[in-house]
Amino acid sequence: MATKAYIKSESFYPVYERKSGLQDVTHYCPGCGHGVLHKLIAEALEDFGVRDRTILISPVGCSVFAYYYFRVGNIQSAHGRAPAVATGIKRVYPHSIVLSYQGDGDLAAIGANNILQAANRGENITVFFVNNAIYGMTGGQMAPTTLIGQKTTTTPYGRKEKNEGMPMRVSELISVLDAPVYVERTAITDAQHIMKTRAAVRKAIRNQIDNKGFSLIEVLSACPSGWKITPVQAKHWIEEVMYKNFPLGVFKDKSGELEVKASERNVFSAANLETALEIPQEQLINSQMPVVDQQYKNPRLIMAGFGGQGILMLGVALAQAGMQAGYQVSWIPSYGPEMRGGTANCHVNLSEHRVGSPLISKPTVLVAMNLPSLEKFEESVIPGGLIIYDKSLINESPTRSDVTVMAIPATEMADQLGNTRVANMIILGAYVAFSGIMSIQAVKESLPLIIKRKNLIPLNETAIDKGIEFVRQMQKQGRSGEKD
Ligand SMILES: Cc1ncc(C[n+]2csc(CCOP(=O)(O)OP(=O)(O)O)c2C)c(N)n1
Ligand code: SF4
Repeated sequence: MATKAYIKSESFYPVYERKSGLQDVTHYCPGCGHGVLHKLIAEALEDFGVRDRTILISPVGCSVFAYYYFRVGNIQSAHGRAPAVATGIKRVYPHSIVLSYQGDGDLAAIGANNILQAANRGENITVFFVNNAIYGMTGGQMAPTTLIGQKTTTTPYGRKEKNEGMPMRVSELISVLDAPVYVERTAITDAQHIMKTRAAVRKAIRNQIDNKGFSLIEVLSACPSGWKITPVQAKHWIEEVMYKNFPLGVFKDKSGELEVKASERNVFSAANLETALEIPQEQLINSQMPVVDQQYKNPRLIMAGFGGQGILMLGVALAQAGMQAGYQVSWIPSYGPEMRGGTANCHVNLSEHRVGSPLISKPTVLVAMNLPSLEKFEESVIPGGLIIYDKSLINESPTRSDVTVMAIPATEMADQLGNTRVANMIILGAYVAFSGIMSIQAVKESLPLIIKRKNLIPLNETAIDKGIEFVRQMQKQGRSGEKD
């Protein structure tokens, strides 16, 4: 007897390692439509065997973190600009499958001209337009698709035609252009509608594989958080109110009339990319690099604390000094809606080779300057890694026994220097001295490049020296800061 197995699509990561916590669930709210649409897209990519050549573009909106989930090429674009980015990618890599995934705030407000122009040019891309009639990510402001009478934080008495105009019907608008091939509006309120959306998603992707041209699927999707109602009420509201204003159906479909065409060759291949983009051959800028213990080579650091501790600056200082010392470096601050009430953190790579991704999910070094940061990132550190934490502010020791732990009373030491804010520089000095990753000279030489108020440079240098001194004392006494 045939059996059916319902398993997660291979087009999703099995575990969402790019997410900083709760790595087996998405960040979407209960009842949100994004997850359902994600599943339908992932399933189609797998069934069509195009996962390896798919590039998903997620601009700003709740789905900005689509790259946490989709195991495809991912690009994040500026707000509303996904169709322009998609155009560029598709033209350079015609063989790729380019998906633009946009919310109504993104596509119909700030990006309205972008989508109209891409549709009018008939770019061979697939656009998924999630219409939840509100700005979800920013807490529920009015979108162009907000309905008359609908209350949002920016229309607290309900949208009025006289004041804010009528809701924009995107599918109708796009379908009157000559170039688009396929435009359909669907919903995902129940099994029947999900199956219809599934078919539409597949057709829109298939059109691109067959090189037929521009397809857009508008999906009416619930945002219980933005609408401030329960998921069940949200489902009813879509059925009772949204359907009337946004009728479901196919608005345009020329795909049956068009021939299936083979893809053109990609303009760039991975092999000629470096030459084409004139990227110089990989080489170390400085041949006088210090010899670093294998354990501390090519570090991937997560530095975390609360706002005001100079965490981001600590990362910048290290990256700048690393660059000065001849490393390939990256620095990226990390903040977003799922970080609310949590930590300010940044990711820093110092590498002898080109840095593939600035994002770090498995750090070799964690610098934690408050307890939530230690709790949040401790588990992600690789076995054999290093955890440095500010003992003045964190009373609990890390629980890991397979990493090296260095506890520094950095805030106390900074207070003794007369300025709490240089605790970050004490940590910087300690880390550089402990790992031997670069010369102290490189660190100090980079300070004028990042500190605008020159009179503060001597204090920062002193703090770096204090961090070094702390490590030297610790090493002399053959102890770690932890056992202090
Ligand atoms: C240039 C710019 N302007 C404004 C914002 C603020 N912003 C973030 S998300 C968003 C709207 C998101 O709404 P939508 O596209 O409908 O996506 P949803 O969150 O509902 O899925 C706005 C206006 C921004 N991040 N960048
Ligand atoms: S705010 Fe709305 S769109 Fe964003 S995740 Fe929550 S339910 Fe979904």
